[in-house]
Amino acid sequence: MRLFDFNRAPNPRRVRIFIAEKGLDIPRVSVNLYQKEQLSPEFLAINPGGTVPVLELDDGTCLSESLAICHYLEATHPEPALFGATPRQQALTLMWTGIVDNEGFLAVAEVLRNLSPGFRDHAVPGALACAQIPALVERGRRRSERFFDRVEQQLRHQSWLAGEHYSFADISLLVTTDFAGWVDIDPVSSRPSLRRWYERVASRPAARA
Ligand SMILES: N[C@@H](CCC(=O)N[C@@H](CS)C(=O)NCC(=O)O)C(=O)O
Repeated sequence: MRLFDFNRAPNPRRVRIFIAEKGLDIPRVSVNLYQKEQLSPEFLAINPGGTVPVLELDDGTCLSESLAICHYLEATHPEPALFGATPRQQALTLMWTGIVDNEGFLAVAEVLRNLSPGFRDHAVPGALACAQIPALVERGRRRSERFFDRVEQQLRHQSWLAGEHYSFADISLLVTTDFAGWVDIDPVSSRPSLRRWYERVASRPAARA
């Protein structure tokens, strides 16, 4: 088994944190996104979507999508449970993971990918050339603020994003909160519940992965 990874990218970081929380040791192969290695024919044969992370299993199966990768690792290494122990906890973990991905991560990515010169003609991941749309920068900022407001409401009355236990949803929110800093969005200063949650999650040893 090996993980195709890039140490600067947020989605691979989700998987690295998850692996660290599980206490696993999985060999890594770096795919340098700055040098567009994800668009090489060799890597597109591994993941036609041209994204990392990818977990290659011992039988050659290649799993892309952080959620699928971590779900597989949870099933093969159940302890500690990071997707919830009961059907209710599991559903809430998936629900909040979907909210973080769709409302939070993609909103921040909308800002970055339409703003940064590094993404010119590469405003969406993958091999399709795609021009930046400057108007999406402001829209992405508004969507991001709305997302962090929603999270602030949620964390006002519970310790962890998906309920009573630290989970993959918290890992996804940590990565998204740090990712927001890339485009000068400061989610925590004006949101006290998110800030308290952030201090607890960011200080876990796995967060350094
Ligand atoms: N939904 C995927 C997203 C993967 C993704 O977008 N990865 C980014 C790095 S964070 C990537 O590989 N981008 C390559 C590119 O922009 O060409 C996941 O959850 O893993």
